[in-house]
Amino acid sequence: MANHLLDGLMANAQPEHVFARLPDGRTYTYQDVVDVSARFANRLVALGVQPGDRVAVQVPKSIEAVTLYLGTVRAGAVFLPLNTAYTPSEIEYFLGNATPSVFVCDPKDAGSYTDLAARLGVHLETMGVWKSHGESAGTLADAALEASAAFADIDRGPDDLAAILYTSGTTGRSKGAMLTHDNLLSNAVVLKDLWRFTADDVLLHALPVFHTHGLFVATNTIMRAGAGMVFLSGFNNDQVIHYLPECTAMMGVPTFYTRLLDDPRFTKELVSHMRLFVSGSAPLLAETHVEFEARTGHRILERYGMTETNMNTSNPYDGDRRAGTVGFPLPGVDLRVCDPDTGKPVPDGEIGMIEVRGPNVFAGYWQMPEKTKEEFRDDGFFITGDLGKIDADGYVHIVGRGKDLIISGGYNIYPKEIELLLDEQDGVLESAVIGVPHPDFGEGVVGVIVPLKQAHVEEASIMEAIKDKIARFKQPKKLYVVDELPRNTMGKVQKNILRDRYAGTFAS
Ligand code: MLC
Ligand code: AMP
Repeated sequence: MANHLLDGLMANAQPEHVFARLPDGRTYTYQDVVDVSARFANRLVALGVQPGDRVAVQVPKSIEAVTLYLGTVRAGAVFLPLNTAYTPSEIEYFLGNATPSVFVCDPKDAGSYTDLAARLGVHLETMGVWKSHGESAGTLADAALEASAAFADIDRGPDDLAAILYTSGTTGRSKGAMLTHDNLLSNAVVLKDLWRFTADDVLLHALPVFHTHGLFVATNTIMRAGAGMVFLSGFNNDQVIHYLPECTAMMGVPTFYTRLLDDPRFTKELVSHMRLFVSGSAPLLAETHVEFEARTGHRILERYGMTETNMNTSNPYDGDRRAGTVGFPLPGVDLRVCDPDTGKPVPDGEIGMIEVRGPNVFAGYWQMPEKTKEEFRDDGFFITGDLGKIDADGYVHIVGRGKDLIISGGYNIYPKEIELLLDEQDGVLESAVIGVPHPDFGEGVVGVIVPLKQAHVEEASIMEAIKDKIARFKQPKKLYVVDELPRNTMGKVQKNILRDRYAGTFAS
């Protein structure tokens, strides 16, 4: 029996080695990983999950959420993690679109999902955070504890699906990126070597585990190395500063690093034994890179990736880690910069659309063959939507986005989705949603609303009306009501003018 992803991830794991240490004192060895993921796999199969079925999961961060991912893969099924901030109306779309056979939610949300699951014919299970003292952590957790720790992995090859991760789109509709066993494994293999992870490493893990960064870049790479993690439920300065001295490496979004730099306890001594700090998911300001080095002596290693492609580029481990760049294409990844209209490569140094090809690049959007076709060139390159250039030394720079996208604290927010919702509200004629500089999140969401003639629209009532419709992190942090939106001669809203006008909204 061979399960491409599982076998590859566990190739260097020693059963007694600690995979994760939790703040509640529990430790989780690689043997525990094998046992608990087998219990989950057995339980999923008992629930009728067949190879290729989707298992959708919206649960609080826990190490068991990671072993559920592995158990799903061992059962030959497809793991579909969902942001814990998504509201039931957002979840309804994902379940309807992905048609999973099982949906696992937080026990506290079960009431909100019972009817929906019944209507869609999805089996509902629950899982919260497991406690050390035998308290129930939900139906799936309880049943898994009763299940056997022996499981014969379902055969899966490199091109079989391992996961679907939804990413929003410029049309406002989310698309499920289909990731194969080899998309995930090939990236973990490369990153482990490039970033020199060994069994001696301990990664400080404070990212969510429903996105590429926390689930695949962090966890898969650690597993591939047979290394360990201090596994925190989320990012907060107190815990991170407490645990950093026990770790050798950390991965984070830029907000993690700016928050640490704002804390006087974050000193050179605190991180003197650290080997590596990695940043990604959003642009790291060159000034943060410089300030970090001045404070700690460490140069943050910035890399660039996407849900659809896993990681594409990285600054070098040994060579010069250049602020404001995302480094070189990873081994095995082809990257080029092209004219967005003609698709022809532009000369080095010129700005164009970044396109990538390689074993890391996804298999297409779930049940959207047309959309998939639009985003690939005939020779297999994926059009990322990021604008960039390659400098004379081969470093890739991201200089902007060809897609209307806001990245806030490492989360992607597509303005179109918010605009469609604002436009539906009473008294609203139209709206525009933009990202402007935010001292904590990098970019903060601002909504600009034009009311219908004679209508009176207030920020508070609009915010109240949308509060249960979309995840909190997507909601505008400030709304402006204006008479009209600036438009060009073609009638297109000039968002650059709005971005300039409201640039100081979150100035600290
Ligand atoms: C939380 N809030 C946010 C937010 N996170 N608002 C905008 N953007 C965000 N990212 C809101 C909450 O709704 C709440 O609103 C308030 O801010 C405080 O919430 P919190 O829960 O206390 O925030 P905190 O826990 O401090 O979270 C901030 C954060 C978190 C930066 C730690 O957002 C985070 O972990 N981000 C990482 C995202 C990530 O993993 N991205 C990788 C994607 S993969 P209110 O108003 O109710 O108070 C990818 C590919 C790649 O991009 O290349 O890696
Ligand atoms: P996601 O769809 O959540 O996977 O987000 C992917 C997007 O995040 C990319 O298309 C980029 O726009 C952005 N991104 C990821 N890493 C970086 C980085 N290091 N610098 C700038 N943008 C980044």
